[in-house]
Amino acid sequence: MATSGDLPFDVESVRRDFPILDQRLLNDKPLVYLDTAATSQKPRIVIDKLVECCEKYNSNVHRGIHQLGDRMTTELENAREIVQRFIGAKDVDEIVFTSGTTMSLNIVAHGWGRKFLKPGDEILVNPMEHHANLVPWQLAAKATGAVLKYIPLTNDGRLDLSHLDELLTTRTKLVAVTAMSNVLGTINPIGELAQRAHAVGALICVDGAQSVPHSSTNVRALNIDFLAFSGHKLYGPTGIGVLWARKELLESMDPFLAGGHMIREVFEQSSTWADPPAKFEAGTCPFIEAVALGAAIEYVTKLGIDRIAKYEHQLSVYAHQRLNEVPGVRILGPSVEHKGAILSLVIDGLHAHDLSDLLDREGVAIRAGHHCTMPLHELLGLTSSARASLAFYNTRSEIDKLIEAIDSAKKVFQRRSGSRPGATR
Ligand code: 7TS
Repeated sequence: MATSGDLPFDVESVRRDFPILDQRLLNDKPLVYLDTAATSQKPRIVIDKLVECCEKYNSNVHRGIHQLGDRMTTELENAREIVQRFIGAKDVDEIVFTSGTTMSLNIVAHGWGRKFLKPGDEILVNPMEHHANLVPWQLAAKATGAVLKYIPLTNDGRLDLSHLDELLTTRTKLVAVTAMSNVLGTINPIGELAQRAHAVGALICVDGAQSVPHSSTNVRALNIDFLAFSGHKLYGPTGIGVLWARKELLESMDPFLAGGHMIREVFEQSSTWADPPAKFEAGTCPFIEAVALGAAIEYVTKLGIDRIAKYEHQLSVYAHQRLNEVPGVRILGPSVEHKGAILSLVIDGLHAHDLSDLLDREGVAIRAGHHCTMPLHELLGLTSSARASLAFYNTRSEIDKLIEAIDSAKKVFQRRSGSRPGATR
């Protein structure tokens, strides 16, 4: 086990930045939060920023009529610049604030997909996508006559690129792909896929919901076309997310939501659109949340996203080692070097929901279910899995508690079910 000297930063001091982590749950069990892939916890600096906005300068943005409005607008536009720097975007106007990854992907599927896809065009997806990067494309395909094609997965849960030449043709107009699977943890080769997509004239839309909070992302170095991610998984608040797209794409797309702020001129029968990003930010945008997301990104940047990635990888290696020692546990997805710090488990004879219930009694919070990836679970022959997902505020001793809790859950369940192997509910 590494000493604190081997670790890229002082985890205990980082933990003190997250007020929620220091608490005891039922039966005085300390909280072990292993559900960051669903939503991350928020550092004090983010909570303080939300309060500061509400207490000091809350006022609607882009109205330019009084001092509070000016301050809030400055804060919002500053947050946009923070996002721009964080993902290496060329232009601040390429940063669209949305309500989250789901909204961002819907904006692309509607605004670009429904406008540009034609009957017979192909959208290349794969079975590990979250429903948010699948269902909007199903709807766009239905509306336009385009078809969805699937890149198969290897047995260990990676994209099988051996058939890519047959799948990726001049009929392909878009590759929709996650940079990191929320179930398998698989990290996909986005740069290579972007290059292959562009070689046949297709665009690439990247779901960064899981990758952006845990590793550095540079949209220009990756040479991608669209990127979507959520604030609440990036240590920021709920209700805020980002769509990044190259400026010329944002200019050519149709707006998705219509109303105030996104227009240039409105006539009785028609309207013209504001320039991006306003064109995609109809109505009052979640400006307080956007400003707090800026604070979250500054926090992450100060810690260092590469140090975060390194620490999380070390922790993930340790968690894989420990879990692989537990009899009857199968970890889904590829080996640890090909994945982020997500461990989805199947345990012989123990249903994922029962496992998460029993772990919860020990204060260990994990998630059970299909995690919005029904096609993936179908492919794996499962209806659900149990998922522990890690962040830089987790520790090795929390992994040890997870293992202890799994051991005792297995015992409880064996007693209850009379040790019937394979017994599921
Ligand atoms: N894409 C991926 C890869 C995700 O993991 C999620 C959320 C989304 C898109 C949607 O993000 P939202 O913020 O718009 O909801 N994933 C999960 C999860 O794995 N457990 O809860 C939410």
